[in-house]
Amino acid sequence: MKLSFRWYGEEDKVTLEQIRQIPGMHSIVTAVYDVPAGEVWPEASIGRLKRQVEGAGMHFEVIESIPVHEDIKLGKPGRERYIENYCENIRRVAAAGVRCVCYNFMPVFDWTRTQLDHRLEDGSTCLAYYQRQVEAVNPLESDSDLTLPGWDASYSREELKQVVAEYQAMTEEELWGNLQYFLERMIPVAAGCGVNMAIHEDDPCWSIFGLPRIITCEKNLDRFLKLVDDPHNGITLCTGSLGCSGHNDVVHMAAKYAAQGRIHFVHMRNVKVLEDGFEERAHLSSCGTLDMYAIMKALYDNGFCGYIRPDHGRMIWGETGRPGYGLYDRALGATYLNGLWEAIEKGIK
Ligand code: DNO
Repeated sequence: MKLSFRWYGEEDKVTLEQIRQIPGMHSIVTAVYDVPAGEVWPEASIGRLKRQVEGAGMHFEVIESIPVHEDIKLGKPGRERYIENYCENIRRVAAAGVRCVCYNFMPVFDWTRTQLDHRLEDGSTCLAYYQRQVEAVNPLESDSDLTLPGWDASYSREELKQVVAEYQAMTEEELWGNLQYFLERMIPVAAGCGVNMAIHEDDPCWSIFGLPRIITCEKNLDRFLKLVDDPHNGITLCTGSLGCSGHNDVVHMAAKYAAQGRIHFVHMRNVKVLEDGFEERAHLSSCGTLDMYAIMKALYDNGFCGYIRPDHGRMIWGETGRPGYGLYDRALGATYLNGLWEAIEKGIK
């Protein structure tokens, strides 16, 4: 495995120098953040990121994410231009040495939580999702008192209304069709540049606000991988996104897709599954529902050699900052992943 860490660029409170001091750190996971979804990333911005990351002593090989424009997901005529731009971005990051690109195909809303600072027993805070709170929100009502994190703030209320209505009129099958159309054009370009594409599962892995969501479970991942049956068409195994549903056997999925050589990136995160949703917990298995050891073992045993990063952390030790993306708890997570991997490796030899 190649240990990596997400960094939000110069605006990030967490610095590259701090990340560099986490033992075993190999790569930085980042993106060009100041270009709207669908547009081409300037080579100068990509070059600057590369220099910063390599200057700090780490590798610049993973992008998370190149966002997919809604016109592609909606199958609108404008998609041709956006697909071409997408492919151009793949060529540009590949030329800078990038080997893996994470992206998602979630309509409008990326990851969704209802609370960003849920207090746990030990005084730390975490992200949480309570279904009843989601059901109380209508994203189309202006007086809705809750805006959920992960929402694209660039939409005006009216634009949001329109795009949500378009998806509500769309079936899952149509979304599958649009994904296939995109992959058939984009994967050959990625393959030609030696870039592994790693789709991120929908988070949480079920439909919200009546919008279709399809990258949610084993059956659908099987279908996804067959849409374009090429090793460059792979996944980001996000343990928290899949594991927040009791229906997904994450250990089994880790083993199966690693054996197929289709896991290019792993997001390791533990969640506590509750009757009415889930809470994000510390990485340690006993803190949540997932067996983190068994997942790492399944990856190891099936030859996983891609990138892995600790995913969301809690806020601990008084740290403030971007919810889920502070330094301390993610660094603890990274160290835990190192420990699991070393023990698995040495236990086998
Ligand atoms: C949340 C992240 C996601 C992820 C995208 C990938 O913390 O895991 O926002 O980056 O879904 O495109």
